[in-house]
Amino acid sequence: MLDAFTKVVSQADTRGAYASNAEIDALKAMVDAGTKRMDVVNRITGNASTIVANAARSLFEEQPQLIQPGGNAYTNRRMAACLRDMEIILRYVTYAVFTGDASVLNDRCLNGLRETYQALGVPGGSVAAGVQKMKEAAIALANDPNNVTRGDCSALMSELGSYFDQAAAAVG
Ligand code: PEB
Repeated sequence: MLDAFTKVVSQADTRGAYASNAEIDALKAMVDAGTKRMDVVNRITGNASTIVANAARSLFEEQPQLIQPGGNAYTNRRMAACLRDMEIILRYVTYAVFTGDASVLNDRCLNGLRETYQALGVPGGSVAAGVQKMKEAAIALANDPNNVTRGDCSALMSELGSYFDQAAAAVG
């Protein structure tokens, strides 16, 4: 598991060189925007169950076969597993935003997830659709300019979005 800093160090060490000016500038920009990043993590973390529940509700509205007899979220056991999976993915996305690096998400959550779903008979495309819904909700929440000093969060929002996209692509 890497964060943005250890990743730069690890890459520089592989080259046998000092961190480059470009790498240092990128890390400086990240530190300068640190408050925004923590705000995003806090907002998502504090609203995680709402994000998951709304995304799941909307997914089941669009794909009602999932909750009908024989569906992959039919019976409370499967429904619970589904909500839990979405919450796990969202949690790893918050870790990735926190550290500014996707390796924790990739190594500990997404690695082998497609194969797990294939083995279980869970439709990966439906999981991906649920992840996309969480992405929309998380960005709307994180990018809400109310009650904060307004600033440019576009880079951070595209970074946040990219973690959801990676999760969706890993299973879809
Ligand atoms: C991944 N999910 C399930 C299982 C595992 C994961 C390992 C099998 C074991 C169990 O049931 O607990 N676990 C999960 C994860 C990590 C992990 C992401 C990362 C670290 O450790 N059903 C649907 C939807 C979808 C869904 C499409 C969006 O209809 C999910 C939610 N996951 C789902 C279901 C099961 C499951 C298990 C229904 C249970 C499958 C079954 O037993 O039939």
